[in-house]
Amino acid sequence: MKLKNSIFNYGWQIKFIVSLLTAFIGYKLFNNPQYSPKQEIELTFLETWADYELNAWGYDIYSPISHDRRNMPHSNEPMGWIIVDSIDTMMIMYNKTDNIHSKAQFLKSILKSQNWVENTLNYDIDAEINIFETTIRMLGGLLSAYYYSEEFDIGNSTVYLKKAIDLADRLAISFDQSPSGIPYSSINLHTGKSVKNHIDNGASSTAEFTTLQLEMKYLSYLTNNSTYWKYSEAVYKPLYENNNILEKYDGLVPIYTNPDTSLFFGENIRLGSRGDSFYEYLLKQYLLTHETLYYNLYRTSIRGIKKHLVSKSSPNGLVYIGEKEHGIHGPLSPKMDHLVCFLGGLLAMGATNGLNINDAQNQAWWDAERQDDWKLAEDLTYTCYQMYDQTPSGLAPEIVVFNNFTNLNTHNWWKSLRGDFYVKPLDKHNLQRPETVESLMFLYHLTKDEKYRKWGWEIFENFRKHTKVQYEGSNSCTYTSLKNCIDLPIEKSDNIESFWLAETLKYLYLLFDDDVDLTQIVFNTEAHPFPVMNKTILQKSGLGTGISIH
Ligand code: DMJ
Repeated sequence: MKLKNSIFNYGWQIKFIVSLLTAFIGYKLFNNPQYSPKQEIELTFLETWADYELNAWGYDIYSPISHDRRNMPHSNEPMGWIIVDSIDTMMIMYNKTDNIHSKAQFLKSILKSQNWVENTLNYDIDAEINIFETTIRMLGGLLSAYYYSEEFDIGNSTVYLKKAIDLADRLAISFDQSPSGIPYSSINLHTGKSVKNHIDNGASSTAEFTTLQLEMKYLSYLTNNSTYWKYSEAVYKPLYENNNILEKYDGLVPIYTNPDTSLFFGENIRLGSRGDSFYEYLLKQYLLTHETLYYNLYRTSIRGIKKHLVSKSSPNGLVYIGEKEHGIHGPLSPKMDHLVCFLGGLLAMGATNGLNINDAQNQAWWDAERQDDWKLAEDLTYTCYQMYDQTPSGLAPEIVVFNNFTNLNTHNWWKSLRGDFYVKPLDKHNLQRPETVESLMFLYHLTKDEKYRKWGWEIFENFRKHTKVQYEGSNSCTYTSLKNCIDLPIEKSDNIESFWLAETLKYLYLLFDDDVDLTQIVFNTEAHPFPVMNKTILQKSGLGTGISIH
């Protein structure tokens, strides 16, 4: 009582000291007394968006230096590539900002986008489009715009849901057009005819047809129509059983699959392009839908990754995930795509189920394996930060080859500042990819360790410094990809990727937001959040696992 009284008496002094300290730490950390990190990130989003609105509104592809703009190859009609991918980021920023000017700007842009989706966007497009990219970006974007529109009461949510159903109906018929139920890689949205990949013997990328399930299942949940759910889950049975993934591959998968036979095509195993989100969607299906089958499949895969793919660099012992180009019994290549950097965040979520690490470690289900996953999550996220910190620009290249002290022929390769990795001449570009800041966002909220914010802020500042396009004689500017982030002066390329707005800036923003509950939402692979499904509703709608895997 006495103590309480004395604290009460000195309340305002304590508050004053705490706010001084907070301000000082904030200043030291981010060295910018004027705006908070969140406000800076909002501003960067709004700069990019204003430039797009002015110079390329409605187009799918925008080159900000030449101001060239066009739609997807083979199509004259827009898919909403940039607009639809960005709406939920604007809704999140609109909801969380404390700057009234930004708030008004976000609302205006959201409503303009909604109007465009309702009145201009028409998915009856007579062109072949990639099923995976369209699902994760467009269907995912529409579904999470629907979710936030309802949640935050912004605009008319039915616009997004209607469009999502129309698009999903056009995409879902692809599951019916191959003997195995594994879709070909593309489909014509007007004729409904699906088309095989024009290269790689017509094989589908393994990560592509195993990264449709969150979107399809969430749509089934919203519409009470189980078709999307059933179609999308059906790919797993032939894939797992006909290839004997659990025993022969220890849960790992080669990056190509023949969609007619469901058999793997080639032996190349990697966690980078064409392999990555196969693993991601196993865990995320469990987190979104509570289906334990997928947690078990995820577990097997993580064991396989640890057994076959994990290694350490010289001289600093950075933990990395290598590649097995010739199957799991072949040699481990020390090459790692930046894309692999999503894995730190995924492992952290898989270990904790989205709880703070201290709480997770006190749960009955915590065990040595989860502890080990957690350690790998931390180590790998540090490695990914090093991929930025060990370059002259402070930005990571697309692909690195870790220094593993073997006889690598490195004669024209660039060696990183502290010697842990090399970069080949053709891999020096940077597309403003999200994976590292994505993992930093997860690790921060699961630990509250400020180092993750510090690393994220450095990366953000380097993006702003090196990817900024400042138009002469005008105040406006935007941000673009880089041809080369290794050799100074940094060379820009004339291309903006929609995931800069959909993912990179969203994850950076959420890294600095204090109110993120990772037990309640699941991000699709394009950073579009869906709410965790309610078990009672699932039961009532009869939605659940309809397959078994042996
Ligand atoms: C995005 O389209 C998605 O994150 C996908 O899973 C991988 N590639 C890009 C971002 O790098």
